[in-house]
Amino acid sequence: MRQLLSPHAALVVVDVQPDFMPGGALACHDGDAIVPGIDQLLRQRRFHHVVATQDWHPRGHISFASSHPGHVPFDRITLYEQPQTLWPDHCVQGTPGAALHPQVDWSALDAVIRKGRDPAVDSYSGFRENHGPEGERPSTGLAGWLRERGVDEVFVCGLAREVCVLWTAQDALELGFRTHLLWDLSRPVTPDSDDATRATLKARGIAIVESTSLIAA
Ligand code: VGL
Ligand code: ZN
Repeated sequence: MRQLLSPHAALVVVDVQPDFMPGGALACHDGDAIVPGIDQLLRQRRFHHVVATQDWHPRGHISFASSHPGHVPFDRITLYEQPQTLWPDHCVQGTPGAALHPQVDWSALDAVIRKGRDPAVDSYSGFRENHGPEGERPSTGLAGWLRERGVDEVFVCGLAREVCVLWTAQDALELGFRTHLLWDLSRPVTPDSDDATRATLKARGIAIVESTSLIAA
């Protein structure tokens, strides 16, 4: 199915950063395969509104296994009564691995949402931080920013498919946006997670689409 793009549609590019590429600190399987397609989509200026998120942690961030003596990366703990995966140190503010990927032409970007800056709270979604000590999920302001521009529909792509992309898409839907996930322009940390990701998207009503289905309005 081809998709005519509305001027009220936004592209949200999640965490396309060197640390999530093969060889990076927190590599996504085949993560570099999405870089040319995202670059092309941005150059084609198909979207009137384009936002990127950037994972941007202080040293010693609570999500790093290195901050939890006795733990190793990918251990799961309970934090603020929620499951928390402990990650390798990644996307440390100002390091090359935390940059927006140098092989994407970002000139079409309207805004960058940096997330994960609170040393004590992780942040997967571009819309809201993960649960904090009081159980709250503080807003990043992205939903309001999109609404003020008249956006009612979002297309989400980037890394990692089953983590920040999925959380961003779920929040987009919950916050009232018609939501699509650009499957071929995302990659997971763990390919085994794909079936569960598809099932979750289907159950929620988030459309799984291919970038080839997008045509210029
Ligand atoms: C991500 C784990 C930790 C992501 C970020 O971008 O999906 N995953 N931080
Ligand atoms: Zn992170």
